[in-house]
Amino acid sequence: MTRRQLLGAAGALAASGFGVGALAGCTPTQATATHTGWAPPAAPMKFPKGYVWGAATSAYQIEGAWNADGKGPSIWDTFSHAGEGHIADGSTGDVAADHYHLWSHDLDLLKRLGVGAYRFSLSWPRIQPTGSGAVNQKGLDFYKRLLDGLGERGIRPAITLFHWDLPQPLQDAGGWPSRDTANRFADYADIVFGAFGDIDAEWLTLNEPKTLAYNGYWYGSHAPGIMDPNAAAAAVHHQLLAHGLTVQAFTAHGVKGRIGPVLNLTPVKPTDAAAKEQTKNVDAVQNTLFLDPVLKGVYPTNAIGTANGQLPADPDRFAALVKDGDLKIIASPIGMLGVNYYGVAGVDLNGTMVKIHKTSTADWEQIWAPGLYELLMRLKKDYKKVPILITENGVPDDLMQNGLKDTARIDYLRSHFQQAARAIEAGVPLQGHYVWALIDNFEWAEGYTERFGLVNVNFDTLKRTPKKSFGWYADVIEKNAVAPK
Ligand code: IFM
Repeated sequence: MTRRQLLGAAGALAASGFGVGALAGCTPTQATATHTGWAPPAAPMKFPKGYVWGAATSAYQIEGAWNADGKGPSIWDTFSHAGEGHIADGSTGDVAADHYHLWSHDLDLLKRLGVGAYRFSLSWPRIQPTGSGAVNQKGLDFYKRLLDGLGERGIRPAITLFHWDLPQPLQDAGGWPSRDTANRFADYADIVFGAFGDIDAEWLTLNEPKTLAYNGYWYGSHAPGIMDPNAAAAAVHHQLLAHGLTVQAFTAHGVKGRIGPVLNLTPVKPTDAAAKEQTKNVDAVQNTLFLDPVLKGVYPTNAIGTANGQLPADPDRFAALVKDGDLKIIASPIGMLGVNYYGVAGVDLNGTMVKIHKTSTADWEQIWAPGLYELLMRLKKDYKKVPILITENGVPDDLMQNGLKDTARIDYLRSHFQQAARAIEAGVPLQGHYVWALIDNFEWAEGYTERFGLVNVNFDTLKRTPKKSFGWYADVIEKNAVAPK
């Protein structure tokens, strides 16, 4: 039996850090799936002047050129090449959308779309092939071309320093469960800031530390494929430490722009009146384990342990990892918070995440646009005021639709933009919204079977064809407003 078969449904939860069992129960709970007491107004909802509309991608998912021009191997190269059923369609990111060679076409697409900003990630092993020591100038040159190309087109970069493609030699030395990886990351960030720190950009430190820690080190459905809750807990702390050290390096370098993390957050609701404690635990595992240290300088006390809904690692071992001063570093002041929003989940008496809403083709993604409003309002209520960017929000093609006539994606985006506008009206400091994704790409353990792009990519010919949602989104951007259906 392959690891993928063993993981079963959990493998499909790969993208959002949902736990094994998140699909338990297949009928949406009626009580939670209906009314919210709010309906979008009949007139188009306008966004504030200067609201940033964007589209997002990540290096491993689109670049290809996995071993070109001195790039070193990442854990995703190793994981996808290993076979063993890691990837649904047996594919790899070796070529992906070949953005490494077709980048200028993709920037032209962005220009046509009319976005103000483009979020992409730098491949650490392209810039520093072994994750420490020597820099690969050709890697830096590629990103210089990309940044210049964005500048020429008047598009502001939103640069993610790390989107899961850890250099393999660092994994061989222990990976994120090892504290040294955080220091290596800060060195890598130094290199990047030295090279590109004079460019006015949004800087994002690490993308979804939750997904990498849980899917990569707890469930084993993502690279590096480890199944050890203690390793996952350590990967959480060391990624957050890497984030904090990078924010400090950013300030020390006097880098232009502003910096923050990208956290994928998931509102959770009890499916049973008696599941309150379980829901609080799941909320800690999914949300506050990341929000609290970054924004308050503390870890929640109920995230780790053996109670239902907790991350089943040893709390004492976790506490021993947190050295004096770590939380102060992690809570270094940020300029903005990146939030990836894909949906919500219910929690049952076992502390298992269960289905309470209809999912997209990605069965971890329970579509519930009002959850975005709830999440943003909660951030406003529970945390200090910090500008917020929705750094990812999107949906894969509905398999019942022709991929190019993606009206389901339009419905999804419309409803989420409306909830974003509603939150802004309610005083949330939301400043931008990036659609995931600009183009179809390698969807991690799902390979090319899930297509999140506004632009279709034919992975045989690499031809790009905008979907219907591309034109719809261009119109929203032009009007800076979202019209009712
Ligand atoms: O494709 C991923 C992305 O890399 C991280 N956030 C979720 C997306 C959809 O699964």
